[in-house]
Amino acid sequence: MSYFSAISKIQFEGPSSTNPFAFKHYNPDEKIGGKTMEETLRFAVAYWHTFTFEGNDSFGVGTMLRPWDHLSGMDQAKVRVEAAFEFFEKLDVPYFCFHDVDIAPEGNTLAETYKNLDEIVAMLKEYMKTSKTKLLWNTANNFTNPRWLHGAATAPNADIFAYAAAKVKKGLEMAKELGAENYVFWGGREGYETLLNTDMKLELDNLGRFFHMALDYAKEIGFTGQFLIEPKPKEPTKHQYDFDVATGLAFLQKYDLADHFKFNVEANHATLAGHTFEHELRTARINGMLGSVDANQGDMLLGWDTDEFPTDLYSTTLAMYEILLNGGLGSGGLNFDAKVRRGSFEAEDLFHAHIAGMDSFAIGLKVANRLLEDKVFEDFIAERYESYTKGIGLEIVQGKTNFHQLEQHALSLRDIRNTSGRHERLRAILNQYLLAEQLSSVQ
Ligand code: XUL
Ligand code: CO
Repeated sequence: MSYFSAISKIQFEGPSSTNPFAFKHYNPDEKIGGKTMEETLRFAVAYWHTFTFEGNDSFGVGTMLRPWDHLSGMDQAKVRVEAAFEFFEKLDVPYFCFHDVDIAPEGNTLAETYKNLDEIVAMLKEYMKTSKTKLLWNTANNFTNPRWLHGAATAPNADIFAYAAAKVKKGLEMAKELGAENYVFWGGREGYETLLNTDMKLELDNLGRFFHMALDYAKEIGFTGQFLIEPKPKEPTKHQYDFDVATGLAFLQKYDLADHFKFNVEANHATLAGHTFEHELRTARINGMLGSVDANQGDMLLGWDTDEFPTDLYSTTLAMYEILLNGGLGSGGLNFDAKVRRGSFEAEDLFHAHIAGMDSFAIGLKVANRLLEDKVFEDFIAERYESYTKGIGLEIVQGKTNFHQLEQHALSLRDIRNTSGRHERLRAILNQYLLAEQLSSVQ
């Protein structure tokens, strides 16, 4: 049974190809900086956007035409698994990601939900035996069902806290069963709507306790995947506790969790927090906390999470620059937490969207690799901070001076010379590298 029979396996055909169902830049076996593109980019398909999103928004119902539309419940869930593996194979992606509710419908009771999950997990496991596509991460959806209206691990009601724990416990068991390389926590409802009804300290302490219990359980069952926190400042909640990487890091450090977690950085969440994507990646990287990436892009004219497929080459280049400086993503990957627009309702749009995203990150990888090989920014930065490599600067970084000596130094100064930051020149160089990549690929 084929669900995408009109489309054959997507091949790399090079930049001059006019075939819409071909990669123009993503060539999985091509080596860039000593590793194949497939090894560095570690692409993943997000189950929720690609197989369960129906195209509804707050003003309208679903628009998507999908081969499983005529089905419901477990029958639909099973067909989605079959279609998903056909999609993974045609796109040749190494990974996928899911929330519990994406793969199987919730039952009337928690026990029924578990039963549904067990059946689909067994099916996924069977398909994974013959597929190259592995599980990058799974997570618990503790935000959609009305029970989470006041939060999950930060809910004011201890029964809800327990229910959230049960779902994460099950999630860790599924992660272990399917060999997930990571486990993600995104706290969509872990925050508040108003401080007037909120015990913020208790909620944060409870969140810390929740994560410790999750770590204990992972250890107990021998799940060794990386734990990841995915920061987002708001939406659906007005204020979310994992606001951005810096806030998340302070939380992890305070609750003695920093050695056991890393961050899953999402582009659109970064911009919602008032940061660039590369700012969040760098904050995670310089703290040794860059674990994985949700690859998408927002719309700067809109103040909400639009989860568009990434096509902005500046953004993919600067993201890959951070990822290469990080020495890669380790057990993480680039997960397309991205959805086709409501107007792109045909099944073939799912292919166009992923091809566009994969090609955009492939270009980003090539350009970032050249920038690093030529040490374009590194040499400039080294020169800019040169004063810290000798004299008083060296003493500062070696911790060998104090305010008395620094005052003496300052009093002795006659001529302080600042140098230009060359902001515009550097941006022009970035353009040159991007254009050179484009020109060399069309030739
Ligand atoms: C929501 C979001 C989630 C997480 C997983 O904005 O990004 O899909 O990636 O729960
Ligand atoms: Co995400």
